Amino acid sequence: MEPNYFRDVANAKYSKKHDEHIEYGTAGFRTKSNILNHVLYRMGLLAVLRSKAKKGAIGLMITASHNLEPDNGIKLVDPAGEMLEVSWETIATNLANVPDSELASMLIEISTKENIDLSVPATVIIGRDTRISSPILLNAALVGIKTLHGEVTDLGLVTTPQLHYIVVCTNTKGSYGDPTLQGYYLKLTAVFKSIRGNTINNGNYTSTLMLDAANGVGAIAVKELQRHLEGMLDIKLFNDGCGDLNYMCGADFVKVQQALPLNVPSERNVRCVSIDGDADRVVYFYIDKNDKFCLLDGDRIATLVASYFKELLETSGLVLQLGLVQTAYANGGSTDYISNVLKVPVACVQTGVKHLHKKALEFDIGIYFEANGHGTVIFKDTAKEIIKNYTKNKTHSATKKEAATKLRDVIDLINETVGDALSDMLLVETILHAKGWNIIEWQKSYNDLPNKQLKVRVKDRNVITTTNAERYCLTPVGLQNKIDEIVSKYPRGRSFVRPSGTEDIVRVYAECENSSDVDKLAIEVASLVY
Ligand code: NG1
Ligand code: ZN
Repeated sequence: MEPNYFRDVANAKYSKKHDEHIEYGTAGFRTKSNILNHVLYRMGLLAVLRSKAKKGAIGLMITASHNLEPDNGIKLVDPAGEMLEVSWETIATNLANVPDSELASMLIEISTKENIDLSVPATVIIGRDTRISSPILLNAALVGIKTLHGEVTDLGLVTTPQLHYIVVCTNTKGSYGDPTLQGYYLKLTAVFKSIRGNTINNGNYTSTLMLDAANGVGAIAVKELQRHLEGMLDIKLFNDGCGDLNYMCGADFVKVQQALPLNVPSERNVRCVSIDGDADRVVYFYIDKNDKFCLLDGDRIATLVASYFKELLETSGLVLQLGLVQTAYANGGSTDYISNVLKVPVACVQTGVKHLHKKALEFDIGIYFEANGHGTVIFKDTAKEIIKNYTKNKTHSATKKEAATKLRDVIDLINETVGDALSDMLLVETILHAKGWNIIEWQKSYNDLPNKQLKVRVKDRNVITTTNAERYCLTPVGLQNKIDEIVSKYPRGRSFVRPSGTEDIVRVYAECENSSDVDKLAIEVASLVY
């Protein structure tokens, strides 16, 4: 190792100025933006080491997703476009919290333990969301990267999925797509247009929708989509960046509050979409003829996609294993529908897309969505090859080949690296168009159980530990028995509590048969953790 390589890492401007312990959680570091400066600097340093360790470009995204404006955060993206490897999350946490005096020695220790060849060149691809604090934090990260002589590609304002896309394209030398924003838009919109052909409307499907962009970076991307899809998809944009980020709008607000976001007009039976502040989550909703708010969340999207793929597999005669992955937050109504009506295998894993992604890799075609609208579909390379060859095989009937061709084309519409609100939306639009469905028909496929999510502030959220994909509380001892007792009073009742990985709160989830009971059930369970 070059003895002087870490010589300049001490930097007074980015020294650690507080003692708050910060953790690399479900979605990287996320907290108040004013305590993140040294963390960003240090993650700049770490991204260089990670790039050398993996011998590929690393992504660094500055965002706090659906959190309000005062927060910010950072996550690192591995070369294949996935979230940072779990063992490095601990390394990141340790590096973020070490005293300044031990920073250099910890970097040396990481390099030695991970066997990093420091002479390997490093590249870090950076993106950021629209928060006021993001440019300052960007500078901190840039100084970190440059201190260790890493190369930087600064993408400026991008959505989280766009960053993932560009990282994977860069590392696969363009075979996944062109590693530019232009390449991203062209890839998604070209295939969307070709699948849709000349029929803009089909059956009860019409091409008009209203989109709430949470006043986030997604609004910039949506404007690009509007340009590329003019005449094909009529997107009416709201919360386009002029208002407060994620404030009473965006996918998280709509999902948790089950209410219309600010500024979106209450028009009956119109298909509406909400994305979150960094555009990796999407949910649909509409106001019905009785002025009732109706939500179509990640579970709905997953079931729609699963039913479409199942249909294409059956029509084509392709034999591939389709599977769906959910978390404990998935509505019981959706799980019943998937198992009993669609008859597609369904797995439940712990919260956080990295867990869903890993499980989905076990299927030829793995569909995974969190109820909050974060998810995607992934295909095994062998499955892609089988589908491609099938479309070329002259012995299959035209109908079979047509279904296989649709499957082949739809793969290009999907951002397999990570949940992508815009790619997911184009996929939903494609399926609704193919089925000739309006949003009411989509919603009729099954009934959600009434459900409620609550946030509870406690002194130390980590006293709650869970097992069995977070559906069962291990500690505090006795809590689970009390939850069971309460739940047993409610028909089709289910409830669980877990500490959030992104906010300093405990989350309570409850569902049951009667909508008049659900608030009571949630409050009763929440009162156990106060
Ligand atoms: P936490 O705060 O750990 O519940 C939330 C979401 C996750 C995931 C992460 C990352 C819920 C209940 N939880 O995690 O699904 O999206 O944020 O953004 O929606
Ligand atoms: Zn997000």
